[in-house]
Amino acid sequence: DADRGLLETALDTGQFTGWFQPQIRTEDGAIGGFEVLSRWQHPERGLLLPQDFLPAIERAGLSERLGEVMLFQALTALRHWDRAGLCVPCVAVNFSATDLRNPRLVDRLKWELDRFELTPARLSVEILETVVAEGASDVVVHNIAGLSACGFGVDLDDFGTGHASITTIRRFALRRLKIDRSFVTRADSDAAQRTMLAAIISMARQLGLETLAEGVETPGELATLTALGCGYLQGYAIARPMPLSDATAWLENRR
Ligand code: G
Ligand code: G
Ligand code: NA
Ligand code: MN
Repeated sequence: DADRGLLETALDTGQFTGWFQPQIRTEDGAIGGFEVLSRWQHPERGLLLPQDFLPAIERAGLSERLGEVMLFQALTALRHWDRAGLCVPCVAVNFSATDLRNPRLVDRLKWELDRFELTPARLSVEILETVVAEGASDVVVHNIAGLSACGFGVDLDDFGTGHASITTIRRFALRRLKIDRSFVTRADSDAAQRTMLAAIISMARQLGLETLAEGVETPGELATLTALGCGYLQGYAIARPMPLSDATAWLENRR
């Protein structure tokens, strides 16, 4: 249909780009990596956010295509930073439920990283908590185990909102929980928020999982998450998502 044709053209002509938001290691402030977030530079409507186009992409059956575009941009950025001597351990790409159901996912990612002469440790795969929630199919379990075994990092996005049980979480070979920003907001001024954060961080530690807090917006929230022992931080308090050129300038300013 018309929608699909328009989206395909937009994908083919480079209207979709990845924006980069840093993830910082709490203990020393070092760069842990960058999350790649898709943006659509629409010729008439301007810059569009995932909420404006992801549903249409899914409906048109183009999520795999968008995934390919974002992966390509992520790996291109890593290669660019490597050549510039800017130390970025990894990039994190968002994968949809559809991606995780593809039995060829692990082989495809291995092949892509190989093509860029990058080791699998340079790519983190972000998956939504809802994808691993009860009833996830065997192929999803198999893919995540395969990704971990190959050395990719697998991070659970929006943790705390998707109703995955601890039993489910333990079934998957995950590296990191990304604590949803609804738990992070006002963590400095709201004791109930702090209690939940402390519980999540303690549980993660006992399960052998790293933690990252997303949506850290203020210095107060940043200080609280640091005091609570959260491993990684991401949010406007550190930097907003940026186009590649701005992310590169941001890295250069820090060294
Ligand atoms: O900046 P923000 O509005 O970028 O992103 C909103 C949501 O869209 C986030 O939860 C993020 O996980 C998701 N998202 C961003 N880019 C992509 C993408 O390339 N693929 C998928 N599947 N989700 C994405
Ligand atoms: O994948 P996911 O839901 O985690 O993507 C993060 C989303 O949150 C993106 O839409 C990104 O632009 C947005 N975001 C990143 N940092 C902040 C922040 O500090 N505050 C708010 N409100 N949103 C943020
Ligand atoms: Na994400
Ligand atoms: Mn998230």
